[in-house]
Amino acid sequence: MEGGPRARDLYLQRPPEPVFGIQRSREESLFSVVGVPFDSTSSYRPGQRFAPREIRLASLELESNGYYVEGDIDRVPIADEGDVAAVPGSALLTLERVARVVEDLAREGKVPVVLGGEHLVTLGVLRGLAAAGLRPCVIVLDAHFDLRNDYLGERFSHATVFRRTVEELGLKLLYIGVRAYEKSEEVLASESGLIEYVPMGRLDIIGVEGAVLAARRFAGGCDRIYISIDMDFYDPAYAPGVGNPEPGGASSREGLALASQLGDRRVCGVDVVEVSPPYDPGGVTSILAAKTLQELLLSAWLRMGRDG
Ligand SMILES: [Mn+2]
Repeated sequence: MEGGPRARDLYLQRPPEPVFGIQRSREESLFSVVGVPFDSTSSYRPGQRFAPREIRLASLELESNGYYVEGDIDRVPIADEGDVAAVPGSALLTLERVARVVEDLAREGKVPVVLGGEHLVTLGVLRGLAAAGLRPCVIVLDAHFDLRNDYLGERFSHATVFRRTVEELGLKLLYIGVRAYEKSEEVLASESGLIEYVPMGRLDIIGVEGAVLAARRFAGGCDRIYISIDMDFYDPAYAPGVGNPEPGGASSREGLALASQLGDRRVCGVDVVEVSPPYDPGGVTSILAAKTLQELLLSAWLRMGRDG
């Protein structure tokens, strides 16, 4: 990329309203928000392309204080870079654009904060980080493994995103809240040597504190941490507007409490994915996505010791 136009100047469309209403300058900012309005591989309830806009709008209505983190999001240096111009129908072109934008941001020392979009966009983000020399351990809050080799013959799908991640990048994964999968995914998760998971049934027993301990153990030897939050981690009672809802998920309080403790000074990227606004009566899923992101960013910022 040296010498040429920057990918974010080529491919980003600036939003009318920045997330949380915060727009620091590029120089001042640490967290760079990027929306990816892409849902072309969605298999059940598409509409994730509308999520960046709805999450931004929902975020404007939130108070700035953390519920579980003592602090104020207004103090966090966030710049909303806008949305990647996703290519409808082309996962490969969209992933390439996401990767190039993320690489640019990471090379400047920014922490990309990605608003999906379907979960496949995470592969583009992780490719971009890898291109910038960052190989994080990945913590995934999700009802699903997304470890299929293909979905109806398609290798690049929301249902295969972490299979490709493991194959291409060899990153370590920890899932929290997983509860719906096919046998091949469970076999891979158990045998790959790169993957740990806390199923939802286990989370019931160990609670949020136990899950936080599992995450700290997992991340113990890691230089960098990436956090991916699929909103179907939550129960559909709290987050109905997602691509593939699964009963028996986390409550909003459990999810927010968990997000508020996953922040870490080593965080090099986060995403919140799979909100599908057409299936989101009252916008509650977008509101919860925005609040989850707020707790996570606030906790990461405070643990970076850079408040002030
Ligand atoms: Mn999922």
